[in-house]
Amino acid sequence: NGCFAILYPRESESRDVKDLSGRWKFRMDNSTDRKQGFTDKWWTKPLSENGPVIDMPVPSSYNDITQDKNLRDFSGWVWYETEFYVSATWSDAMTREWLRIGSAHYTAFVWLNSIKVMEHYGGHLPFESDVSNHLVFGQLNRLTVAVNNTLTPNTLPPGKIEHFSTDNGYPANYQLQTYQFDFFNYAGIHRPVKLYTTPLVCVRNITVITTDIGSNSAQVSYKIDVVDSVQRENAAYNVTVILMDHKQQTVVANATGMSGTLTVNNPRLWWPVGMSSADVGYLYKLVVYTSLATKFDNANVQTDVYRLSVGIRTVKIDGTSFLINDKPFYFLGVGKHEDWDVRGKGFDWPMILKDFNLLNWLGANAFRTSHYPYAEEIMQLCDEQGIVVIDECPAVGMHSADNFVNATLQHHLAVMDELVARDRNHPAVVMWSVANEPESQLPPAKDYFKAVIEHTHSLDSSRPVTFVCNAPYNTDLATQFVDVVSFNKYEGWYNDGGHTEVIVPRLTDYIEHWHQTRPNKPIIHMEWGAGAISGFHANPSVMYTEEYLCDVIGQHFKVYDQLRTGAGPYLVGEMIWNFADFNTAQTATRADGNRKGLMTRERQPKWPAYVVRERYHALRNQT
Ligand code: GCB
Repeated sequence: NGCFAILYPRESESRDVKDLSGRWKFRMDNSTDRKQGFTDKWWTKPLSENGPVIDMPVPSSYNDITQDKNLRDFSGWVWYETEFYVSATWSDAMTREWLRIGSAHYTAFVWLNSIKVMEHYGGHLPFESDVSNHLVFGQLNRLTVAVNNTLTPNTLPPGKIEHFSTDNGYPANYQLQTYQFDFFNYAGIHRPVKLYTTPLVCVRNITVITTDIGSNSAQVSYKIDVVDSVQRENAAYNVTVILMDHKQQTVVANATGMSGTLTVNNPRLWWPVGMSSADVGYLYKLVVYTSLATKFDNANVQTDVYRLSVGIRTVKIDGTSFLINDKPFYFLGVGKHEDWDVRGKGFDWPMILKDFNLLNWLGANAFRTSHYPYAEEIMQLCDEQGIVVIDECPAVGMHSADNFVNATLQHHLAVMDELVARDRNHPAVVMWSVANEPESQLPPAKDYFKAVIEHTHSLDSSRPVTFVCNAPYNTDLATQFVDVVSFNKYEGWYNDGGHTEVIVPRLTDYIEHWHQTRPNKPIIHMEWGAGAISGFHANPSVMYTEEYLCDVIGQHFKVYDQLRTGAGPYLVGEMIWNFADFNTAQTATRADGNRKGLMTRERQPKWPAYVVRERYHALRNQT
């Protein structure tokens, strides 16, 4: 769609950022055909002149803000509107203005002052457009955003609108959005909406890769893409890059040109938490300057300046080991969600910082962005705190053959383009996960995943690629293409529920079979766990009590300790599901959401969290 956003919007001496988040106007289109907004062209006048509106916070999911069940469970178009001024000083001929939406779930159409400026498909990645020609400077501007949460077999994640028949007693035209993934389909404008300025010639994309770390120096390659908002024939552009130390006081390397290599002497490497005493999350700052090199009459072009945090580190797979800076790394992690009370999946600093404080309290050194890309600010915190990330795209719930078709594949490839472009410069990201639990035993899944994994490798050859496998080792058709085998398995829960006594032999058997099937690949147990409702107790333990989850955890640790330290260890990680309880669709198997969290949804620890904490703190300093 041509409008996906790459660089995080940052202020600099050449760039201003204005945050449009706050209290917006909102209306759900629950007309019979759900298309009244388009028929009546709601974007052509203030939303309140089209009918009743309510207040809605941006960013936030809209589902849990009101007391209206119809809005919580709504599927279709909802309409957002805000008004804002831009200063007349922004209107000079030397500046461009970009409108950027951090994410909106799922389909978003955007109008500025009644002009359509963007259309984006996919609920978890940013999009932007140069709106300079549609803003009115020194006056009031009206921004209208229509968002549709409908999921189809070709969206990621996929879903289906199911129609229910009057023959079975349903009311006429009764239909529901259904989906095969286990988290609530929260919707709305989930991340901040920003307006930012750049000079006419500006930095559009930066790619930084540590290509080699020698004994006294590191090689860091860089590539800069520049855009010029003015069509000029035979124009050339200056690019200068300067790498500064952590405090931005000392220049450690510099270069000129659109691409090249920086040699950093005595580099301070980026290390995950637990692997270094001094350099956990060590970040350099790459300062990129660009300007017009050719002299044109009347071309008054300012120099653009963009600062990017850079971690010098390598990731390699060596046989069955996962190496960071050539040292074996063992994932002591969790699966997570962006999921919070009231705000749903809406970006919220208090909740995000609370989660990071809890991750550190727990002693985790890693998490997976299950099951979709998380906010960019979360990725930045991982870089700074040395929390390793397995970066997952929103391909979750691919449970039927009609998901493995060309229309989905093309979208999947495009989503990987957007995700890799957005996240490739984060040192914390050590692996891409292209899907969670697809039915990879179905014949069309084989070529489908071959294509997605090859595409991801071609976008980024510096990181391994995985998908999280649910099919057993003897039926899966797609782990042959991954660099690291990841699987989910719930011993003592979905298998042999209540029978913790068989966890050790059964899990050992299963993991050993995976190793025999893929002997040359590292293996991560990506999801395991059990439901525990905070405050439920029983001794001896029974399912859903805190004691039961403690028992399940204890049995798993026995297996991991055997395999982690055995000959030629191939198990490189244990990732418990889940960091915290989270909301799901309503089903008979979920009691007010999924209760496998170590924390409650309100982020208070259950007893099992203390059990995990003891192990993670003890082990992470040994990796
Ligand atoms: C899984 C899914 C995850 C679910 C979990 C569960 O395998 O990947 O999204 O939440 O199981 O608790 O059932």
